[in-house]
Amino acid sequence: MGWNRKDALRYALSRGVQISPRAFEILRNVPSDSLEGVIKTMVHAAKRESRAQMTADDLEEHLGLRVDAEVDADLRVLSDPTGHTTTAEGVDGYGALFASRYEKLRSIISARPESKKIKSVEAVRRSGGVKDDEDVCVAGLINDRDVRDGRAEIRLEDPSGMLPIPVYNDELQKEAGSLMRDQMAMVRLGRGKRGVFAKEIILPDTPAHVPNRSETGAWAALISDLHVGSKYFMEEEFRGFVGWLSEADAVARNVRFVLICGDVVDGVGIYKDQDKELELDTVEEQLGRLEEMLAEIPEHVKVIISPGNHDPGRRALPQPAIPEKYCPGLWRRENITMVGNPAVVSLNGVRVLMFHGQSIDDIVRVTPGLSYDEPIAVMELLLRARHLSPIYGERTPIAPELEDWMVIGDDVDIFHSGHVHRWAVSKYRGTLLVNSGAWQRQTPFQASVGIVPNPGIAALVNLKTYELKSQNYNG
Ligand code: D5M
Ligand code: FE
Ligand code: ZN
Repeated sequence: MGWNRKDALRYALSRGVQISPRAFEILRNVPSDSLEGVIKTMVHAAKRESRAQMTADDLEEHLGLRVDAEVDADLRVLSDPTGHTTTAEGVDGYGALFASRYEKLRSIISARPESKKIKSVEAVRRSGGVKDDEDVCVAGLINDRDVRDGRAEIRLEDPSGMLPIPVYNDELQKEAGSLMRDQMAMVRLGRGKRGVFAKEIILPDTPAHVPNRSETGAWAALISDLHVGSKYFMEEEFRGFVGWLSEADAVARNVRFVLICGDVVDGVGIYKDQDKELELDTVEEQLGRLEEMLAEIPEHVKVIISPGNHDPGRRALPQPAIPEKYCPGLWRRENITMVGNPAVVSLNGVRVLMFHGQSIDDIVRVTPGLSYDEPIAVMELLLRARHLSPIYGERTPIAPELEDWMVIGDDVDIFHSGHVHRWAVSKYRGTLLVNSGAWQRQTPFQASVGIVPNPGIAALVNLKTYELKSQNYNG
């Protein structure tokens, strides 16, 4: 049998050393089988240094619990649709959205040298195509692409009109196949027997860049898809992770940010017969449970919460933050910041794009060669398209905003998504890609459609060195 706190107090007092109330609190977290050793060492040190009290500071130092005040926790929200959405109505609304998309992406693509060659679709039409020695590009949104039986065609639309462009080259046909409807592309045109054809497909893409770094060695923990309230939510494992943040672990001591990228709760009425799979029946209860668990995160750790398709609030993208009326407690907490989806935050200068990942579903379904098991490949496509949800009119609801919030405007250092419940990390042109998996076991629905999650893993990124680690609670 180990010691309890009373034994510790009795021993210390018998040697003339008092234990301060805060230190006494900390002793709660010391396992009973090591309590005796800890107290004897501490009392011995106090006697040697002629101190009559054991303080919380002494104890934290000894237990390796001291939080290094030199390690920054500078959080800035750089982009957040919350409170800034202006939704237009109906057809006009979508006209405005697509005009904004075109303008933003046209301006991004104008950084490419080839953009000097851009002519409007109408100008190409008027001059009857291109001349032999002419180097011409058109730039616009992909109206559609059709690749089958060795024939391929891209239909490209700019504000002046639409141009069908045949693709003959094998490699290029493959590229055309992975184009997503409504994404921006620039096509270099050649002169064929029957008009123009595609010589090259150029995407806005993310330029190779050197990522920003934190000056101090702070760590960020990236997680998503908790699904609190679901019978399949891995509460014990999640509490294990939260508890780890307070442990005497060199990485845990330096975690300054926890990013939660959507589907924080399971929600209510999200899918058919969901009530049978809920442990908590209202979103308020679900968010209340989340709040209670997050309250165990030390106060010096900043928590950023963005919504997903299971969370209450607007379903269409861009989503504002989970409204305060459902979770006033979360909004009130000093160390919690509620943002929308997508959002860009700066962590000690490192720019993180948070996007739950709803569009991954559509992209996997319409693009040959992609699967749910490889969300990273989809995230790369999004970075190349510089757009988080290009395909309009499939399952991902998109609001007719006057401004297209889903364009990836600036270089990002970390691209954080979730949604597919598969943990995966990779790098693309200087951007770290993280799909942070889930904290929900496989649901019967997921089993029925063959989705195999790998839940219970938190990704940890050192913001100074980009060293990657993970805390795995998946058995
Ligand atoms: O999504 C969890 C996973 O389940 C993600 O990979 C999408 C997939 N999913 C969700 N709904 C459907 C439907 N209706 N068909 C096919 N696949 C689906 P989550 O957002 O956590 O429910
Ligand atoms: Fe989810
Ligand atoms: Zn989701």
